[in-house]
Amino acid sequence: MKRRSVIQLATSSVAAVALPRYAFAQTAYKAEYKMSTVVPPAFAWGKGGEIFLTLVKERTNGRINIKQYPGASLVQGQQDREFSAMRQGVIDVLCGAPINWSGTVRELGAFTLPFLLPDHKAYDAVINNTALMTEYFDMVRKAGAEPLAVGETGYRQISNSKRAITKPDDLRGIKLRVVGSPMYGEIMSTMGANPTFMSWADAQPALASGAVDGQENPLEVFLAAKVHTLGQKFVTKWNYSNDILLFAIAAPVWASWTPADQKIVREAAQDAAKQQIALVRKLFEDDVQKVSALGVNVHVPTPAEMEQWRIATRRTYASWKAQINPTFVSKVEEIVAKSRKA
Ligand code: X2X
Repeated sequence: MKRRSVIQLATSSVAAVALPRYAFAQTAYKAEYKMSTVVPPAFAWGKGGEIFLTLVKERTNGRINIKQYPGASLVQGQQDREFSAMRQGVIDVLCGAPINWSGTVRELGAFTLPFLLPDHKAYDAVINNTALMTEYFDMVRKAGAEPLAVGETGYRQISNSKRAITKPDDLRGIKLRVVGSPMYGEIMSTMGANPTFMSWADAQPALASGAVDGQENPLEVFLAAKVHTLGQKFVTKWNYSNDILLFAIAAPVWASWTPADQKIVREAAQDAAKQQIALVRKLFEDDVQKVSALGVNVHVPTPAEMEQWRIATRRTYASWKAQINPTFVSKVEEIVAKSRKA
């Protein structure tokens, strides 16, 4: 009798501790978590999202079921609304370019300043700098999401239907679609182009109809979206901006998961980001050949031409550095400068 009651006590105390947690997990977990990506898995960054959700599903035995909504369809294609929609609970999982969210939280676009990250060596030095990324991740947390990992959206190159662009003045009068980042708009207008803010969904018909003459995107996106079929005959590989690909979870969703699941999800995002970066870089290696093979005139600037672009964007850089977060950007600059010497 005595023995039995001890067992009973032990069992019930285990239940008392375990049950609420179990019950919480079961009731709090949603049947589906909605992930927004601007582009589908046929593109490296959409693929990054797909790899992530697949790993999460496998490693949680389906407890966490993330569904990808490409085309930013959860916000009707308006990619600049992704971050606020995440705050409103419409989006649970972000796998995207913070440049699209910079209208909501300006600081998050810090890495996209013109020519801030001149090459992959600089890029890697920055994203692998623990102190810097901890600071960046804290900005994301403050903004309402739990950051998990960083991939790469790719160096953005300019294309147009009118002429070869080899110097800033060549952009004069070119109607250019840019993403909803006022900074990108200013970069282009300083050089005399006429920038128009447009979602990616609207950009493609606008290019096809000739409503705009050009756009800027990584060549990987150019190839996957067959942008050459939209009248784009000239490309300049000037590597002016390369945004990170941020994997993040809406803060309330993150808080609803057990620490064990949080760990699984974070590691899955880190693994997916590594694979996604490898994918982007592989495509970057021979993008000039691939795009040229389509009959597109691809101009790779000389070092002297690159210097001209840098000079032409210097004022915009300074003004946006001041608006974004000068202390943070200075730290990025220092890390990049060190990477030059290494
Ligand atoms: O809209 C674009 O140009 C894209 C796909 O590159 C972004 O979402 C930033």
